Amino acid sequence: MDAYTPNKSDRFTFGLWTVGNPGRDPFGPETRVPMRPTYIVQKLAECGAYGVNLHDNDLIPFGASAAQRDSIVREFKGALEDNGMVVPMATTNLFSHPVFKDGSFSSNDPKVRAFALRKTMDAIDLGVELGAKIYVFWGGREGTEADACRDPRSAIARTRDAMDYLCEYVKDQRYELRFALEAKPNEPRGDIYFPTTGHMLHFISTLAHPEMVGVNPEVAHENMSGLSFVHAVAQAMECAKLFHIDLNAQKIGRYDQDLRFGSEDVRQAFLLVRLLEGTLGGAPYTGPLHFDSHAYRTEDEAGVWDFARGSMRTYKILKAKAKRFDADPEVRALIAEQKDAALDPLLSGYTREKSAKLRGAVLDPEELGRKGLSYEKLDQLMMEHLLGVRG
Ligand SMILES: [Mn+2]
Repeated sequence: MDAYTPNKSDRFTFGLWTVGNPGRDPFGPETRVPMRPTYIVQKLAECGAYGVNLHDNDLIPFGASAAQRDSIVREFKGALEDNGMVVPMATTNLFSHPVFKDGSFSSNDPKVRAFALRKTMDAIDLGVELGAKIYVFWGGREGTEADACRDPRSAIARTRDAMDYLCEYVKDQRYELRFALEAKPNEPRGDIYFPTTGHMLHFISTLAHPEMVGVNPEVAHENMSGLSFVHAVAQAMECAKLFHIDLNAQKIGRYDQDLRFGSEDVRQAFLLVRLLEGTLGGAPYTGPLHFDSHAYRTEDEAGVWDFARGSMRTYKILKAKAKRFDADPEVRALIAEQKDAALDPLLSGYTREKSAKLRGAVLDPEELGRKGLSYEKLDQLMMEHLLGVRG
C-alpha cells in the first residue's frame, strides 16, 4: 500500500471484456482461460476498482432464453453486492454476430436495422437493471470496404434515426440514462463512419435530443487517426459532452493496440490526466475513469491483474505529478494568464463601437513577433517533473 494504491473513491472501472480478454488475435487463438463474470467482479474489487462495465453478450450469451438471462443477472447482481461494485456503463455488442457483418444501424437491410434496434433496447433494459447511468455506442461494423454499396449520407441519416428512436425509448421507459458515442477511424471495417470525436460532436448537434447524448472518446482510437487525444477530450469537455472516457495507450499509426494506460506516450497521458483532473484550474471531469484495454497476449491470469493494477497506479502517479507541476512556481510564472484591461473587453461580444476602438488600438506586430515565449523552458520543466527529478 502506498499513495498510488487504487481505491473505490478513485472511480476506476474496467469492462468485463478488458480484463476478461483471453488473448485471441487475428493470427492466433486464446492464450488464457476465460474467466467467469462474477470472478472478474471479485478480482477487480480486490485490485481497488470501483466498477465494471459490460456489453450485453459479455454477461448474457447471444440467444439465451429469458429464464437463463434472469438467472445470470441474479447471480451477477449478487457478486456486485458482495464486492461493493457498481455498473456505471453498459453497451451493446453490435459487431460480433455475422448478422452485423455490414453494420447494424447503418445496414442497407431494414431487417438487420430492426434486429439491431431490438437488441439495443433489450441491452438498455439490462444495463439499467444493473444500475448503469451511461450507455455507450461504438459502431465498430458501421463502415465499408466496398464504398459503392451505399450513399454515405444514408448511413449517417439511418444512424440518426436509430439514436432518436433510442432516446425516445429511454424517455418512454423513464430511465435515467445518457448516451455516449465512441468514434474510431477504422478496424474492423476498412473505414468506419464518424471517424473521430469531432465528427461525433457535430452529429450530436443534429439529433432530436442532443442533451441526452455526449461522447466516449478513446485514447487508442483518436491516436489511430494521428490526432491529439488531449485536444479532442478538451473540445468535448468545453461543450459539456464528455459523458464517459476510455483510457488506454496506442502507438500512432498502428492497429488498435488497447495497451495499458500510460504505457505509450507518457507526455500525452500526463497532459490528459492534467486536463481531466483540472489541475491547471479548469473544471475537472467527474465521471467514471474507464480502462478499455487488455493485458498483453504473453500474460497469464496473474499478468492480467498486474495490467489492471498498473493502469490505475499510472493514472494516480500522473495525477500527483500534474498537481505538483501546476503548483510549481516556475511553471505558474511561465503560463500565467496575460491580462490587458484596455483590450480584453474589446475582444468578445462584437459591437460597432468596440470594433471602432479595436481598429484604433496601438498594436506593434513587429515587437510581438520578436518576443520569445519560453516554451522550451516550460516543456523541459514538464519533462523534469515527468522524469522524477523535480517536484
Ligand atoms: Mn473503447
